[in-house]
Amino acid sequence: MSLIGSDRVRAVVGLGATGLSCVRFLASKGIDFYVVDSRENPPGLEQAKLLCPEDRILTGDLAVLETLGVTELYVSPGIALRTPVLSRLAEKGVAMRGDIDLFCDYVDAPFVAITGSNAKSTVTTLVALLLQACGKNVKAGGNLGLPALDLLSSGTDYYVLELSSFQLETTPALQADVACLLNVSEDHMDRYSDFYEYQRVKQRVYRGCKAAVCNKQDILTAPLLAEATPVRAFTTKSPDLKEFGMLKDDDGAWLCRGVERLYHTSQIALKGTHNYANILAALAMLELLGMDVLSEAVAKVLAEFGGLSHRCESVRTYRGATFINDSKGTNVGATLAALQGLGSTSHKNITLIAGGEGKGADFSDLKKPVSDFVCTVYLFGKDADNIAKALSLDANIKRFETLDEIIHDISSTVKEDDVVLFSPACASLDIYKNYEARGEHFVNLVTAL
Ligand code: UMA
Ligand code: ADP
Repeated sequence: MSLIGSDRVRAVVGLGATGLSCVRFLASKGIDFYVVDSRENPPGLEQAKLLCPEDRILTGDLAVLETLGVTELYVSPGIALRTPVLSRLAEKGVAMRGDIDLFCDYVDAPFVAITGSNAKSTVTTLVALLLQACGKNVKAGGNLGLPALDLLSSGTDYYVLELSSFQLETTPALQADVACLLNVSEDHMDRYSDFYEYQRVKQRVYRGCKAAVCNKQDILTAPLLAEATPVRAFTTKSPDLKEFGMLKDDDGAWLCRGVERLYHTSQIALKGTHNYANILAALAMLELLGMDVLSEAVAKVLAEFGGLSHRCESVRTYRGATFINDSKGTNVGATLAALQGLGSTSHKNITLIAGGEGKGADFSDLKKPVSDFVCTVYLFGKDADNIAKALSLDANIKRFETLDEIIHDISSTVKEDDVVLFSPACASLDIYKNYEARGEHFVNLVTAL
């Protein structure tokens, strides 16, 4: 390794996907660094050993950072900045950076940054598909899966990044070409001191942006920017001029730009009002990137993109009831959107399955939609009792230890036209490796009925 930047002593903190991408990137630039992880045997250890001298990889305890004379850390998103050793180092002036901050130093093509409590992955994927359909060479990643630094490559026209609040914490100056905050509702309350702190972190997506997209129906997404910065708002109601919104007529609804009708909902594969909001956000970003939002190429994407797995995905019908996998409903806001999207006050035909690791959330917002749309609530997992406490006493609640027992019980009680919605409003980590494993478990149980 060379001594470039030898006045700066860098350490990559964490050896998961992000840490490893930082290791790969810094090594490729000939920059010296340490690697530290609190775990004895972190996931990226063997690969890191191929890229960096073994005596520079220190695992088992983050406290070792205080002995290295570090000036700059690349902190992985899974590690809270308020971890005591990191707080002490920050107080001494050590820079707390992240992979996205490093990405911003090196990116040489326009990039879109998308955050929000929900819909990030759906909208990021959609924006990437739309740009590709417009003939652009696009790389999409970030919280979506592929770490941002692994995306950097020559010949790319646009990068589309999904950013979590954790990634924004370590990114002081994002300067995206288009920044979008889709919505803000409680999430990760175990990581933040209060909702206000979480919301402030989400707003960092707008820092130094050249253009912005916000949600007119969610005041917390409103950006504070210089007047000259172009801003487009989206709404599922009638739009004002230059806004993206919806207009209803006798035979359904249209996605519109101002009064201009763009796409009829019957031409669109994604379903549910929340998904129309997602498409409108994506179209607003497309416009700010200078693309034509009304074209055959865009229409084709909208007609074909039916959504990502584990997001309000229909699994099958059984005894006339529809089973829906929304395992990615990992917070209250997502489950609210699913209930509102699928619910019907006249039927009250939803059976909701929820529960898991609640991340410190307040579940009381579920009370009204549960009382409006849900006939039975099945609860399991770590925060089942907390959810039960937050719901109305009138709610018909059944409590089980496992999803297997729940599906077994439901299989003998469902009836024609019921909707069985698996939208946990919680993270999966109390029982499963991740939300995908949880969703697959649900799908397997339902398929086996
Ligand atoms: N960890 C330790 N000690 C360490 C370092 C990490 O115990 O020294 C633990 C963390 O507490 C965490 C786990 O290791 O439980 C993973 O943390 P990480 O920072 O190494 O995670 P990565 O593998 O780098 O994955 C991260 C994102 N994960 C998190 O933010 C927790 C991935 O998003 C993202 O796809 C990836 O970077 C690439 O950008 C996942 C996620 O769950 C999907 N994100 C959260 C969400 O969407 O709600 C924010
Ligand atoms: P994220 O990457 O932010 O977690 P996803 O696209 O993976 O977002 O969707 C996560 C959850 O949010 C899913 O349960 C999905 O059904 C729900 N969802 C999708 N769009 C919206 C929206 N506009 N508002 C609220 N929830 C939404």
